[in-house]
Amino acid sequence: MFCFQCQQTAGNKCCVKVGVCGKQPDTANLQDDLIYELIRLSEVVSEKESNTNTDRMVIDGLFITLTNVNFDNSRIKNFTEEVREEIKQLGNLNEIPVIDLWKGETDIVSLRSTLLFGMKGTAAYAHHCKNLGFEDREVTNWFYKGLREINREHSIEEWLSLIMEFGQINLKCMEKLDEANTKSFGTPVPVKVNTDIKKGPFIVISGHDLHDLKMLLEQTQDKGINVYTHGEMLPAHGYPELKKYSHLAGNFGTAWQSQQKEFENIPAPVIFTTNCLMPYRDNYKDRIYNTNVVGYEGLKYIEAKENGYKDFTPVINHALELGGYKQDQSMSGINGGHILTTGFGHGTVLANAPAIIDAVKSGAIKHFFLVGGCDGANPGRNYYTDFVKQTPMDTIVLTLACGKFRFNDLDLGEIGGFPRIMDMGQCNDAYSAIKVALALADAFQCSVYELPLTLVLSWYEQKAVCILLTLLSLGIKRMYLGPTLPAFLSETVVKVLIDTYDLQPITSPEQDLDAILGRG
Ligand code: SF4
Ligand code: SF3
Repeated sequence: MFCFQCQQTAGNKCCVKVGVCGKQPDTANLQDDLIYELIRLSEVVSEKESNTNTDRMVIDGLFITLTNVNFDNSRIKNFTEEVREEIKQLGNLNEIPVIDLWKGETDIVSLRSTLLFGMKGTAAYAHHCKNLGFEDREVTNWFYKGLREINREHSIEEWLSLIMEFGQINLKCMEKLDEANTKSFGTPVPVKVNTDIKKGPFIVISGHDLHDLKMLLEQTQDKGINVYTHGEMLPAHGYPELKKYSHLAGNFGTAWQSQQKEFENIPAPVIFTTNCLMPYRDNYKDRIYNTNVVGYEGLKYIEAKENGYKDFTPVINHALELGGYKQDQSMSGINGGHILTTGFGHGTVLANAPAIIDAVKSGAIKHFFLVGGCDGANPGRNYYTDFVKQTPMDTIVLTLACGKFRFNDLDLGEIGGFPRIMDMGQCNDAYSAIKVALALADAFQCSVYELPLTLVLSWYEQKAVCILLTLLSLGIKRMYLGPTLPAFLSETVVKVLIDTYDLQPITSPEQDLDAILGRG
């Protein structure tokens, strides 16, 4: 196996014996086989010939290989077989040569990998759009194009320009997902979310798929079952069409890397709609259900019908059987038992733009930080907690994605009625942050990087990669990135990012804050 696509890769170089994520060598090789077949498929599919089935294959196929999504060899094999059949159907049975992804000149492997990994992240967002019946055709077509380009020789300059073009495609995809989510569930509003568990049966739902949550809420209504979000599902509470269900009772637990501990003793089933799934522990194995492209041999799976409908009856019956807690349960051992807030998407923030602009002009708000991205097990990630704790009282912290669980229970107070920490949503809601930044730049008649705004990013998997590429393609400079730089970026590529975009690897919160705020 050869895998270096995520932040926890072995020795910050590459997983070769077994994945730090638990991915076994045979699974890694099957995932590579799938990518090779998707490249072949893209070679035989001209834009005219693509159809809903091939679209599903490139989008879901890429998503299957994203970190912490699918460990199930037989499902990956079956999916690959379907792709092979489709290639045959399209009439081209000749062997289509495919490049060896991981071999070649270091900088070229690095750039090729950067594009491929970014595309995996975008595929996840396109998948959610599709589940809600939305699509941006330009984005879908680009998956074929990107996979074909991965199979070609390019100079460093050509790769960089392809990667920047892709960054704009991912922006379009996040924009479409924002449209899909808000048209389906309304514009998010700020909400307070309970983190204690009420007595009685309950279900925990994790991952990013709001459509799954909606179906679950409908099917659990009036059944005496409460539903709790987990991880990246927390921002669902802000959407009017989801929060209207009174049995959407709160949020359970923290970010993904704590699941093996947090799921151990809960008397309830858990549904994974997307990453990040970890190899299970036996003490909760029978309580985990997967759906969409998520898979793990031995775990239960909820299939979608032709029309996308899912029947969650097995999970519902399981919740009723387990019965939940006998008494209301304080979860203070897990997440401090705090009230969390979310729902500060671009709709809410921009509705308050005049007040925010005045606060900046009067000096009440001196700086904005966007501290966002993935969480993970790396001890260096304490940086983000310490950074947020040390931000001065006259600054605002915007956040998104699962990295926020490191600090979203902190009470940092308010400035002029605005909480100092505002959760903009899931990782794909980076689109909201971009929209707000562009609007502020417009109001102050400057470019985004001249704003009193600094992006402090944490990355783990490939969705963070596509978002980073979008931010770079927008010309956003001087972003801070950690906890480590991606192992797949070669020295030359890192140098380009530092020279062209002034990208800053994180150091210590004190040192970085001094540099950002011009102190010391
Ligand atoms: Fe290693 Fe990450 Fe690949 Fe898992 S996904 S095998 S941890 S690089
Ligand atoms: Fe988290 Fe896995 Fe990246 Fe959508 S759930 S952000 S790590």
